[in-house]
Amino acid sequence: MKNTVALNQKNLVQIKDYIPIPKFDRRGLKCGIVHIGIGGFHRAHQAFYTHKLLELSNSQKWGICGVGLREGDIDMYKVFKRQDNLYTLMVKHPNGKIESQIIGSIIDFKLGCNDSKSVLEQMAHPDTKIVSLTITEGGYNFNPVTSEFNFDNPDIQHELKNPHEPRTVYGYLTTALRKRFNAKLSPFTIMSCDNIEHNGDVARNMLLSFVKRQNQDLANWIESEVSFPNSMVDRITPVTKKADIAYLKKTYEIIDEWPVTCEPFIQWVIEDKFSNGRPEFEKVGAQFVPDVKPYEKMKLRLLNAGHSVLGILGAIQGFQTINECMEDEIFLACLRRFMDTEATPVLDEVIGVDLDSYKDSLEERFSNPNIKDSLSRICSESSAKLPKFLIPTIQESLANDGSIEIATLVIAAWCYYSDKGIDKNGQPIEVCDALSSELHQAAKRTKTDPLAFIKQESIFGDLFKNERFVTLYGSTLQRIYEDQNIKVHIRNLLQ
Ligand code: CS2
Repeated sequence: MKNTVALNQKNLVQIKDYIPIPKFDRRGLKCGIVHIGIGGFHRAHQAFYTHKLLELSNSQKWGICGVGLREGDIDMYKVFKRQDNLYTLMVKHPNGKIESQIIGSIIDFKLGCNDSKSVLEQMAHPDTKIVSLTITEGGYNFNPVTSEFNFDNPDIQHELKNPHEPRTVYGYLTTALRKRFNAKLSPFTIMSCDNIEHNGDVARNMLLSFVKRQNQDLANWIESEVSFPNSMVDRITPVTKKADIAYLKKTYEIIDEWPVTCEPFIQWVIEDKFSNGRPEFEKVGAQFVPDVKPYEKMKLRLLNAGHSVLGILGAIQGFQTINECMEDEIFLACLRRFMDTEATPVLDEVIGVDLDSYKDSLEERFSNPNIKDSLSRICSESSAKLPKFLIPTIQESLANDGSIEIATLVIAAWCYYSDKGIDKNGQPIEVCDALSSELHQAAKRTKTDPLAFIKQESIFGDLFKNERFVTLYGSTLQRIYEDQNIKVHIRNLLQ
């Protein structure tokens, strides 16, 4: 191209000579899917599957309307408006190759915090068959220890008092379903795509708790008519960097203000229960199965927990990325030891999956040097992640007399990390967590009460009452406070 070209619908004719563009007519598409949470992951995963399906079939039913609920989504909203909801997906291969393509399955974007009415209208529209969610592990508003809905959340309180002013996903789902119920329309399916075991069941239980406080008839209708398929979703999607934007400009002279980068691997296992029809995602590689639970557990307890193990230990060691951790043979051995001796013994059998090959493939994926997945992304919101990824493994291993050494090292390291916020070389680590100040305060109290950090019951449950855990945690914590060279501690464990 002679001059740089901004990514938008009109300019696709120029762009198509350089990067593949959507092979379907976007104009005739209807919004069959409303997706809440248009972050990088959705754009690298579900929107990509949908794009492939639209290229394959002529179905006009399954365009996606993206929704952002929070003020933090405004920047993305503006970019989407400027780019006619188009973006570049950059798949980064381990050999350095980058495959780019323009994704066209998202055809609209609505912002709840500015215009909740139009979001609700879209959700209640007869064309909408599915509302899917990537609202992060922390977005489900439940106590991981008691599994109960958190009615103390001020936004939830507001919604209960003002049912026509939704703020959280629960307020939106309830108001939209109420509109459909009153209009005698079929409901939509609610499809959670977050990294939580039994994500569909959790979404269902939480929504029903919330609706029952307001309208029993509506709750009964949701209970009998709305499906909440569980699903396991997988594709490593690092945060977009300025260098990615610069790459597209330099290589193709395309200005995309917010491309998405990801690894080549992709997987989606979904339960085949939908209230109101579904896209034929199986035609583009998704697996529909009767029970997704063993797949979810395998992925969360190996991949996601493996990430957290490397992330927290690696951050203190002074590493920046997952692949940097994997280049260190002690960290690599630590990951494998954790997966083999702590996580695997508490997994269920996954029919058709060889766990050793699965773990080998995780090592390969984590080692991809082109991805540069930052430890700051991995460690962000650890207070919402670890109760789903790692702490259940410790609890189950304790119940089975299993091994817990590496997981305990991670928890002790997390306490140090939350307390000091520096790596072993004294460099600051930016802690990004909704509970960062609570974590910091609790960790700081370690000086006077060695168990203070793990006494945060909403994160750790009653782990602090388990003698075996407490003894190991106490001695590990002491060693980390004495010497922050994590490799020394790992080496001792591996002997
Ligand atoms: C990561 C996940 O957020 C995290 O800590 O483990 O985002 C992970 O990269 C994805 O779940 C991969 O599918």
